[in-house]
Amino acid sequence: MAPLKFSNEIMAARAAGQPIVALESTIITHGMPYPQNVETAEMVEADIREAGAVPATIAIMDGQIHIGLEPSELQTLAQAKNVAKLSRADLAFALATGQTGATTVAATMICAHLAGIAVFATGGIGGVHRGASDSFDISADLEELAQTPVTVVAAGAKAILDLPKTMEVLETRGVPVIAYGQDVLPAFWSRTSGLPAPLRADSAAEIAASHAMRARLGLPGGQLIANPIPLAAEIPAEALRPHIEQALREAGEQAIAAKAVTPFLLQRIFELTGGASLTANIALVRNNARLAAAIAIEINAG
Ligand code: PSU
Ligand code: MN
Repeated sequence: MAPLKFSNEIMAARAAGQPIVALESTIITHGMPYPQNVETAEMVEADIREAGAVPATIAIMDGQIHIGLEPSELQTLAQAKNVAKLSRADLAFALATGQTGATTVAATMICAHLAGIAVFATGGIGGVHRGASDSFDISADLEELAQTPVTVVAAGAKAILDLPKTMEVLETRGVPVIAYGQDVLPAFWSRTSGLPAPLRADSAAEIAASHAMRARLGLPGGQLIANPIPLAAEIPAEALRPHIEQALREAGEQAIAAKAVTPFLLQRIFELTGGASLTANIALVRNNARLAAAIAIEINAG
């Protein structure tokens, strides 16, 4: 049996058969600075409750998979220094050795599935990094989408990545990428990447039906729902390009590698945009949470 520990709210939600939306914790510990990280986490949880579902923020604490964090646990995690960033490769070791750590998209998918949660909202998934032909840096998030049956709502893959290569890997691994309400793929802080979306859905019901059909077909793996950032909050891709390029250049000069790459780039782009990237990131996560709640309600009803 997996060492799952349900929060009081999630215990009650499970008993009542309510729809639940999983949330990750690496975005809190490695994706946003304090105190905006904890403020965002609380707002996102409130957005999901307001939409009629129950939020389950997932993290590893004291050797247990926490499904739902008590408010004090969320505060502790958000302020802790040097929290481990746990992906699929790290999860069992961290649990076995009694560690505390934040779960990435990949690890959160594994934990959500163990807890019977079908839908998960985040900001942007990891993917193929630029220069991957030399570095081999491809996020474990892609492999997880190929094997764990959770529907992940994100604003696309983060624009710091090589988006065409990310799409190629997802296609090869059989992951449906469904843009919500538009024909083009969003690019995290921007509504469009210029790349056509492989699939398009215009309602939560369609996404829920597709999730259920994959199960009926016995297909492993999840779905990636690419939900564009709200128009009022977007930063056009041209405005971001120089900042992304500078952050990538600095990462190369400073030999930033492995797990540190994505947090470094997000932090530098936050600084270079004078905080604007964080404002956009918060808006898109909240938007994803609302859509994820609607999908979870449809799956629960189905
Ligand atoms: N979405 C955000 N900010 C983040 C992340 C997602 O808006 O920081 C995190 C997720 O945990 C994702 C990770 O799994 O970034 C990707 O890390 P990597 O590129 O090292 O796989
Ligand atoms: Mn990586």
